[in-house]
Amino acid sequence: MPTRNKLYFASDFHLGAGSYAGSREREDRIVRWLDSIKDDAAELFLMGDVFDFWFEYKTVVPRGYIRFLGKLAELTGMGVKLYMFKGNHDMWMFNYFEKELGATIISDELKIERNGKKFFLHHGDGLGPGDGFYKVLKNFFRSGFCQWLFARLHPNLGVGIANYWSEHSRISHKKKENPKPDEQEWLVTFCREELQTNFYDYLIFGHRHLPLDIQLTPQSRYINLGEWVNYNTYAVFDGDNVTLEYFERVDS
Ligand SMILES: [Mn+2]
Repeated sequence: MPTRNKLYFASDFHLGAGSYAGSREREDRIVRWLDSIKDDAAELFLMGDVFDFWFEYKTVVPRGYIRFLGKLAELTGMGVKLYMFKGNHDMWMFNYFEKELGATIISDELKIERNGKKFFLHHGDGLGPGDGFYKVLKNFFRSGFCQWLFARLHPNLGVGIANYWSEHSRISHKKKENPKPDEQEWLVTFCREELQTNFYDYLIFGHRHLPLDIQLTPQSRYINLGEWVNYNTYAVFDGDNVTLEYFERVDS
């Protein structure tokens, strides 16, 4: 029996973005990754924007992703603890994954301590300075009223509008995000502020679509998980240290 002692973190698969074939190819790659970690993973943190769009009606869920969802069911069935964070693309996850996969849905941040190390985990949207319009929009989208309203639309219309919207996003066109100097990275600013009042060894986010590993203080690091259209990056905690890894890396 292998020991389950590792924590795995990944984000921004954006399943459903781009062409059907492209998304399927990405889904297959994620399934291979899940296969490769299933024997030593104790906990798996999928930190948002796993789906490019997700909405669950009372009786209906979006089509697709059966290999991915089946593989997650296999992992949770083997005893891997699964956390799914709401991203800005898939904030409308309710209780379907809880019920079907035994997942714990995380709405905002999750603070955990493992093996004496402290973690601050969040998708990364709506944090730090600026972005006031998005923060207002996020509150509205997350309101019961907005969700009730959207659920009244026929799925062909509602999901159709969402997919049309998503086709215009950068990630659908495989565009890579550009790094900014540290002082302009709003998540770096957020981390530095958070560290004024609380101590964390690791502050881990997605959303930025850039694999980043930034030493904030001698004890604390900001890690961004990148995305799975261009990078296939994930982080792993082996009980001692967190490293940022590339799955099936072909180029740089
Ligand atoms: Mn995001």
